[in-house]
Amino acid sequence: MWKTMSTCNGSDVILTVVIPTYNEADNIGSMLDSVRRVLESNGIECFEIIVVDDDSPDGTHRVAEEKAKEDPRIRVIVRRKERGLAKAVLEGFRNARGEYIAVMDADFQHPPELLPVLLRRAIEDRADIVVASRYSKGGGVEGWSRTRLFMSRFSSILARLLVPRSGRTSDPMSGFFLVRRSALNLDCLRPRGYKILLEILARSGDVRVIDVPYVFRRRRSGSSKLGPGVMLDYILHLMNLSIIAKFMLVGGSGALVNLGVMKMALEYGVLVDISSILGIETSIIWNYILHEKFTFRYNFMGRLKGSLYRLLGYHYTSIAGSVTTYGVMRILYTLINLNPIIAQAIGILTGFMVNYKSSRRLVWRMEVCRGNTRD
Ligand SMILES: Nc1nc2c(ncn2[C@@H]2O[C@H](COP(=O)(O)OP(=O)(O)OP(=O)(O)O)[C@@H](O)[C@H]2O)c(=O)[nH]1
Ligand SMILES: [Mg+2]
Repeated sequence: MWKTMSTCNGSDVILTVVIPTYNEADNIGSMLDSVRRVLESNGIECFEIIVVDDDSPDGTHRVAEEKAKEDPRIRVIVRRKERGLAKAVLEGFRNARGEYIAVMDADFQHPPELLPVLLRRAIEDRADIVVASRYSKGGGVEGWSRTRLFMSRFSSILARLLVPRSGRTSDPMSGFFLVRRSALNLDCLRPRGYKILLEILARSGDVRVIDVPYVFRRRRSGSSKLGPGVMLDYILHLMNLSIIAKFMLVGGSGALVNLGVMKMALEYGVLVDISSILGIETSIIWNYILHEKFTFRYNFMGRLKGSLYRLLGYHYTSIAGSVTTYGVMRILYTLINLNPIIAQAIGILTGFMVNYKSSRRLVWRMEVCRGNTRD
């Protein structure tokens, strides 16, 4: 089934294994040996291993470079200017030649024996992404504290809520996975922090994802790089990927603009109805600008060509929400004589959901990034 090393050239490489490292000098040598042994004993000879090291002070790359002298299938990339796990993996992707690319840690928490299984499943099930999952049946974690278990679970739930596409696997935070190279569009990936798989899942369209269970072992040697900053990075990454969260942020700011303009108009003695409509119109323009520049900046293309058309389209899709806002305000103001600003605020809340559904569907099309996103 697999090609042997003697018949293997660049275009025949079936698998690239990307191993990001930072201070893993005690692990990387035996890790490289294990990966080679496991792949070869499964008849996979035509592979490459790319170690991406961020110039670790403990000399990890020198250990890896020694191994690379023994085996031309091993390559070492040293990044001297930047640090960061996800970006290191992306650098590995850029240099990979394999038909499939696997990503795994250097510290033996990801069992190398699973690599052939991931590859076989990808081929047999025609999957674009195979995730080694701690959370599918048969998977698990070894020796985690309650806090770490909780944090991991909590992070997955948050991902599922904010980035629904992450729900295509039971373990979107996994650092151990395999992806078909042609399913990746590297120009579309803008990872930050730790979670490269989440980034791939969020920015790819119709990809076939399957899970293979595994047990996340204890780190063999060296120390963890997980720090408090990782969680903050994660939340910021999620916010950046989450259309829902961005929509709520823009909607929230638009609501404040709406109420602010209405209040000002009322203070200038403008009639309640006109003030309400002025508030609504200003917030439509405000929201439109923010959605263009922020919410739908990446991955999304204008369904309507040209920003003027999208502005008109956005007005069109805002009709139901605006009528709801104005109607609710009018009823509350007339019937129970509620303060018009409070009445308008309740109207905005009611109108929000209507707007979310329609403008997403009609004005901005959720489109798979094709590498032509605006930066
Ligand atoms: N190139 C690069 N690799 C990194 C960086 N941070 C972590 N890594 C590597 O990424 C892998 C995962 O990092 P770990 O610190 O083991 O994270 P973890 O497995 O979630 O945490 P532990 O269970 O504590 O080990 C390891 O191979 C690290 O050496 C980084 O900034 N740059
Ligand atoms: Mg680790």
